[in-house]
Amino acid sequence: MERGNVLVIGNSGVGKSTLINSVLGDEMAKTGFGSSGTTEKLDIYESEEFPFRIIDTVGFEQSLVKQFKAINAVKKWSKDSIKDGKENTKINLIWFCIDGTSSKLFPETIKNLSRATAMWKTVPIIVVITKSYSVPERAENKKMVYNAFAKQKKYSKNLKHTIPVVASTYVLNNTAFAPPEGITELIGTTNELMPEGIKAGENDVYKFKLKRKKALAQSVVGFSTTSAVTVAAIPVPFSDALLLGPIELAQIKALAQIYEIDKSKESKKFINSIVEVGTVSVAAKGAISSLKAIPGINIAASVLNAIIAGAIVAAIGEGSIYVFEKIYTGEKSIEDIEWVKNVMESKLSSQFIENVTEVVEKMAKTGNTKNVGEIINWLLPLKIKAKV
Ligand SMILES: Nc1nc2c(ncn2[C@@H]2O[C@H](COP(=O)(O)OP(=O)(O)O)[C@@H](O)[C@H]2O)c(=O)[nH]1
Ligand SMILES: [Mg+2]
Repeated sequence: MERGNVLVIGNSGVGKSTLINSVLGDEMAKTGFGSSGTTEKLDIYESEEFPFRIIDTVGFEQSLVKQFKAINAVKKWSKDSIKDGKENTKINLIWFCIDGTSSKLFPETIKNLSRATAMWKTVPIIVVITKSYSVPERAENKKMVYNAFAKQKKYSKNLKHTIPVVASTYVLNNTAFAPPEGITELIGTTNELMPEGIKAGENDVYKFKLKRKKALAQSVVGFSTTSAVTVAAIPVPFSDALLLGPIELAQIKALAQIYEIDKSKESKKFINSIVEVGTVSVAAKGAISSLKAIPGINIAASVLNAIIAGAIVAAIGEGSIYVFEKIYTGEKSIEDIEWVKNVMESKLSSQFIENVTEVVEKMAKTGNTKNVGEIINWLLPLKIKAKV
């Protein structure tokens, strides 16, 4: 099947590579597709499962000369490949990347990008607002994009969507972070805007999105676990519950949002039941005392604390991914509160304590308990299976 081509354009540093990486995942590959000589200005990516080719304009900068070179590379790539009898290399869609942290520059940047892409007169455009960490600013930023485009008379009709994204988790401090957002929306919208014949099947896109959601969700769990370990390892005059609560909540909220379960009234009840089981879990508290009672264990209290905190946050994260995915795929109903409680409880039950105990014992044997990074390495492979 023919692959559609997505041209990614935007100034250096705006986040194009980060975005492409987040969309395609680890299995993406740079291809040598296209003739030599052009690829130094272009990076062309494909992935087995993603139905489109992504063309990254490397070295596109404010300078007109550099923009011209980058665009010329795209032109040459299209022409040369057609000449060589290769696959279709027509640009089907453009992602205009603009930096969400400098919205004052939107009008200027959009003017520049429109000029640079003027040769693709009727190709649809999605404006991707990258680094869109500030949620309250998103609505205003979208409006600014719309207004800036309205001034580009010839191309204003090409603007089809504006999507704010966070391509990879942005960490503000130990307890606050902006999770990935907008990535699967961008994937879905991209497919919708592809011409018939190139458009991927709904089912393929759905499967791909599901896989990406999982990967993004797991990265959120990784960050949250790291935060918990870091916070719990440092002695501070606050109780652990006070410090870990916000991390657990931020994690669940981010995961719910990735699985699009953050909108309805029913979702509130559903999410609350996860929070309740997670934070008030008697089993998790039991883990603490049982670990301290392991004979012959010689690990500093702060390290033990950090392990337990990290393990609890990781288990809540794993459990949330499991239930949110089942809701997203329609295998389970959001009204099934008993089910979600059971899953979460099983994640933090005796099996959980056994797993954590095993980690602690292994760590104690190696004496390898010096820093947060090492603790994380011990914890993250720890998958607490739900038996529901
Ligand atoms: N945390 C985070 N950093 C980002 C994001 N997007 C871009 N960056 C950072 O911004 C810098 C430039 O990004 P890059 O993708 O290389 O930009 P490019 O020059 O347009 O390809 C890098 O340090 C990235 O890590 C994002 O969504 N989250
Ligand atoms: Mg780059």
